[in-house]
Amino acid sequence: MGVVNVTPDSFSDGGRWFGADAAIKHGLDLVAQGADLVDVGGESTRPGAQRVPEEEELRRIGPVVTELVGAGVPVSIDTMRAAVAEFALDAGAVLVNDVSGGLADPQMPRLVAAAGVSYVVVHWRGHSRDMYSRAVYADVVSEVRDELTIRVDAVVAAGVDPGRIVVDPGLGFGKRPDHNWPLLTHLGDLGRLGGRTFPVLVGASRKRFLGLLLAGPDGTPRPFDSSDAATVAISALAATAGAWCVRVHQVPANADAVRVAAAWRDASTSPA
Ligand code: PMM
Repeated sequence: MGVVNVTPDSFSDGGRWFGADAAIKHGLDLVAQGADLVDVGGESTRPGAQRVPEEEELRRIGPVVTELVGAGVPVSIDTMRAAVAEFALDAGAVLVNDVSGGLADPQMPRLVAAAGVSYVVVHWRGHSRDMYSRAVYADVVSEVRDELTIRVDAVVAAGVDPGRIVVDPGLGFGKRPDHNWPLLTHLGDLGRLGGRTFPVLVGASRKRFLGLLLAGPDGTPRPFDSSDAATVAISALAATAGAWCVRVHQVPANADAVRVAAAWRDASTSPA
């Protein structure tokens, strides 16, 4: 999944694809580079971000979703708002990526259920403006798992087909850097919820915990766009561990990593 953030302020690529024309071209480039899905978002969720009004989110994503769908691109809409998801689904988007897991807008699960599309349910504890205040865990893996189970049950109760649900640990969302590593090393457990197994999506690309891991000798974190090689390493490891999808800003090397992981998994399950 390649990312197109039509925002002026995303931490990872803010402003680069803010104009509709640049965003559309970028989405087409991501597909040409090997992305199977293009995730279009119009609201930054970086720590501390304030919400943008719904009309502004619609204004940002509208032409980008419409043009990419028109060009045959499988589009995922990254939004917490049912009205924005509805616009994108009417335009032909195939997946709703809701970083709030249906918590921010109670209309969202019903909309997804009625549309019959895939739904990424992300672990989330509240909006970005103060998300670190909720980043308190005794056992991050079991708490994220329990809270994801509650969300999955809730969206299924609202009519979403369990066969259309993808779960996501929500790296960085209400998590401090050290919380992300145990989640990454327990992806299999995170996909097994309440006796069912769900595909898992991983969104580690360019996140701050990678910049901190790669900090220089003076402790200065790596800038976001200099952690792409670390993102590729996560993609290879996550895909080898069975992740269904990795959400990334730079597609080519990550697409290669996913193909290496697929060959690795195949070889490990076939007789020598
Ligand atoms: N992270 C961001 C945005 N959308 N969606 C999913 N499913 N998982 C994520 O981890 C995720 C997401 C924030 O990153 P960005 O601002 O670079 O897009």
